[in-house]
Amino acid sequence: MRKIILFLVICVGLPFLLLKCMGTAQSKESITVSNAFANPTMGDLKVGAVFFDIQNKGTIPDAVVAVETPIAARAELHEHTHENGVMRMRQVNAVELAPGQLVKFEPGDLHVMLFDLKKPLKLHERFPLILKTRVGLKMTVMVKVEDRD
Ligand SMILES: [Cu+2]
Repeated sequence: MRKIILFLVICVGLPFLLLKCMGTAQSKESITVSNAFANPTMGDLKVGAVFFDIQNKGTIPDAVVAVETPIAARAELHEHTHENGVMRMRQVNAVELAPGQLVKFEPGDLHVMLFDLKKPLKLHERFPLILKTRVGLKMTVMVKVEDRD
């Protein structure tokens, strides 16, 4: 009986554990961010916007739920909306990322808004942006300041 239990633990338990570990590892590395950029700030303007492509390459649904950067007092997830022909921005609490989904943060659409910049965004400089997701991922992305309107 003992041997059978041991056999069961090794043959049933181990693969299950391995699968579980692999599953976790996959979900942790499943979000990729590319093409991150911000436009340079003009004059004394203390706000900026960051854009990037983000893709959920894993198998579980996730969402971007928070953003922060050491170069600004506050960072928010924003989207543009059109109301009666007027373009507005509003803060969103989360940007959903279904498995396989690619979401583009781009001018006129989703963006990360930076408030109270501690220094101006200068052309060709880079700064870190930290993204937090619902499942608990925390990713640091380097944002390049580029002129790309
Ligand atoms: Cu905004």
